[in-house]
Amino acid sequence: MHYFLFPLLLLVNKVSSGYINRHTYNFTLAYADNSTSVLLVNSQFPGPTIRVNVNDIVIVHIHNALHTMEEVTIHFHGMLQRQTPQMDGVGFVSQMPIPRGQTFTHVFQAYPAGTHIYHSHAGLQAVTTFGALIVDDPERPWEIPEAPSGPIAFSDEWKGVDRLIQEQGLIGSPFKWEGEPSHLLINGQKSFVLTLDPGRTYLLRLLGATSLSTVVFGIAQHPMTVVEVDGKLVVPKRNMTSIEIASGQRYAVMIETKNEYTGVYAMQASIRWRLAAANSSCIGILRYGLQSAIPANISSLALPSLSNETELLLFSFSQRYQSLLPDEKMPPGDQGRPDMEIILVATQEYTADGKGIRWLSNNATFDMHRLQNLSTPLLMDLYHGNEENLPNDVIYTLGSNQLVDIVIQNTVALNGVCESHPMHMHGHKFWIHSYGTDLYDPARNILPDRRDPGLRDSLMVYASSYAYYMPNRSVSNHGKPCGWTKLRMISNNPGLWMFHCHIGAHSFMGMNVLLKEDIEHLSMTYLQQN
Ligand SMILES: [Cu+2]
Repeated sequence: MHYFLFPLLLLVNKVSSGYINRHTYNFTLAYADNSTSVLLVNSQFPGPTIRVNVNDIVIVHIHNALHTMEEVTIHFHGMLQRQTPQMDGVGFVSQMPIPRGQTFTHVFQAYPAGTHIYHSHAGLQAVTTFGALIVDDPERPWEIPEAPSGPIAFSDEWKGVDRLIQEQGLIGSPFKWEGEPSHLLINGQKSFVLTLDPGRTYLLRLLGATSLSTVVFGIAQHPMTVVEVDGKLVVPKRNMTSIEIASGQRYAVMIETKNEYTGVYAMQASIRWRLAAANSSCIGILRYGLQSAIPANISSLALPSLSNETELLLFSFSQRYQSLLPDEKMPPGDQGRPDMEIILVATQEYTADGKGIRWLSNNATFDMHRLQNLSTPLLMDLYHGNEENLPNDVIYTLGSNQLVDIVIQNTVALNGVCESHPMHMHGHKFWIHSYGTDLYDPARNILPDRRDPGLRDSLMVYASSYAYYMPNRSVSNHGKPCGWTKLRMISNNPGLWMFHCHIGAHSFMGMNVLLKEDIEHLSMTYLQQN
């Protein structure tokens, strides 16, 4: 196959829309003092925050300082990487994984604005290897102060569990589950304290940095107004007593503090869509100023009212976030139809020996070990017109500027449970076109649920039946359809993009596909570092 190949070029940045700043970050990835299971950026947890203006050039030197053979990459979750798909941070796909002692330098344009995350994209490292990536838009500044804590990240902790043994178990024969997290953390802490002044309105940025858990979060007596979802502005959603934050999702919310000199309130993050386990909540504190004393017995505080699974499903099906900006509305298609529809049936099956377990998309599983013998990343192969190493059973080819619908069909896993899957797409924002229970029907499920859904990059494929917490679970239901989600996107970003479940374990067990998009127009720009 022949492609017209654009030359590799050194682009001199245009400064037509204002001055473009450059920001350089040095990230050293090393283990925490006491554990090779805990991999940190610059010994910080969460990692240092990257904060830049939209369209700025971000330069991040990633140095692998691990004293083992573990390799690393960092993905900038939410960045579109337009014309820089080689900076997407996926090992063997966009770059070779970074070996011990080596440094890889990411150079990319910060786009779009909003609340984002960076995290490791290798193994289960992202349990602890993550941080906030905030992109400000000087033309649309927030007129209220941000919480002085900075972005608030939710994450899982497996205390005293060997991460490499977890990884081996997930793809081993016999399969061994990684286990439920021992704790949920708010900003890396079991008892996070947020100190705000009374009588003001604040912006809080909330990051879904969990590896497994979907959380609901709320602050007692402080309803939230959601203003930004996955970095995109939405029609403000007022009076939310709690919001769902799945792995990979981000929200910016406004809260008003009361006109009282002292105040102490509980905040709570709680796990949803998995069977309730001990320690499945994390309780933090909002206090008004340092003058407000935190009681010795925190359990005396009233907890916020958090939505249960049924309420979360109903909200997503019928009330979800709407696009605010007119140029971000979902195209209606031709009588509702896109140019192309892809249906991905997600199933869980035993490996050939009957002991291992994998996640599959349309009967193909894609764990990164399939690529471990490559010597050049697949994207570089594609750029040079070489397709012989492509894992074709997990690749979906998109044309140029097509309206593409992707349906993810959920099914019951081997243990009789239907799980919810937070799916994340690299290189794109998309609209959630529609949700449904049970089985998707291409002839009937044509119209969108609502006219102007918001753009996002991480969505939930819900378990509409046989869910983890439901009593009708039975292994005899294995493979039955149990809910679907349809997204709509425009294929306007040439590259080779991962679309995958953001649950670390599911991705590790193969719940990934690749979008080979508009390769005729593939260009890999190497932006100047100075
Ligand atoms: Cu999943």
